[in-house]
Amino acid sequence: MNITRRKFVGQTAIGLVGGASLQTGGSAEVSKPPKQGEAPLVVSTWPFGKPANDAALKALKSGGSLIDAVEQGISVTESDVSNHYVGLSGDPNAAGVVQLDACIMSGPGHQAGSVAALEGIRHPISAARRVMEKTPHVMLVGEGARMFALSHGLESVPVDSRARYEEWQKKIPLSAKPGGTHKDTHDTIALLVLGGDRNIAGGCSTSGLGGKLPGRVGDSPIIGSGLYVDNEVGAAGATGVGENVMRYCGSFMVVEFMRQGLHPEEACRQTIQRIARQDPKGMNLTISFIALDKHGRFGAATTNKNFQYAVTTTSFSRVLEI
Ligand code: SD4
Repeated sequence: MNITRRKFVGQTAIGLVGGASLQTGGSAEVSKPPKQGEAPLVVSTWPFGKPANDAALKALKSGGSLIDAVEQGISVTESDVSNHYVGLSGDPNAAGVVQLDACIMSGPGHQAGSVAALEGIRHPISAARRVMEKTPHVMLVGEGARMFALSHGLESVPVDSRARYEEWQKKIPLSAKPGGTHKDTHDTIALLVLGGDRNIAGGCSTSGLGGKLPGRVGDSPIIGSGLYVDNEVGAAGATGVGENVMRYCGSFMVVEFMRQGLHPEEACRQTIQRIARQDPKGMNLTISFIALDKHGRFGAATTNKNFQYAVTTTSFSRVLEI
């Protein structure tokens, strides 16, 4: 970040300009990031979040609910066949099968739905939404989640991922360790929406770490780890090595820091610092957080050398780099 902590903390809350550089097209251009405080506001992880944000905003503009915005936004990423980290084009596990994780949260009423180790369903975010809206439960996993999704008419495909696995193996061999993972084979979409009415929702979807052990579930579908929404405060989402987020309830921690009055960017940074302080991996954790609050402020922090996230309002839609 190109803003010192002291300077940052000294700024007034709303209208603060965060210390991110603006990414336009392929190259990072150091420029003023957008003004904060607008609503509706959509924030998501990675550059592939931008088209998802745009779809989420479009859903809101055409009268959709916050949950429609989250579902339609994340569906864009899940449908992108060039994306090997989200949806059925994601990297398979050590058995050659793509197992998907997703969750969704609605601020009003503090509702949540989640699916994990889900196979052969095009839109896990839609399955998570239906768990939230149509069942008394929060989380369904594995075959039960698949049967549930099928019973709700969600689009399915055959679950044999052998060809994709062989192609992927040629490209990035699995590490020697059983269930081992290659550190560059992961990226997740976490997408947070603040409505014009200041209600909040969010979602998260991933194929998880490539080469993971069959049945392994990461942080992304775990409420409080990969995603957390609190309608009184704000929302946070995570990407990176799930094991390093879920041992700390990372997204919950970000929201709790915001509850104490921290700006979203500072809340993300404090969370990273707190985790790194007590973790033997220190700053090699490979985790990043994004957050927004009820005032329309947003921010992110990472243990990586850099991290990109997408921010969209009615007046701009940009990929920022920290
Ligand atoms: C997981 N957190 O399954 C996900 C993967 C990810 O960037 O976010 N990668 O651990």
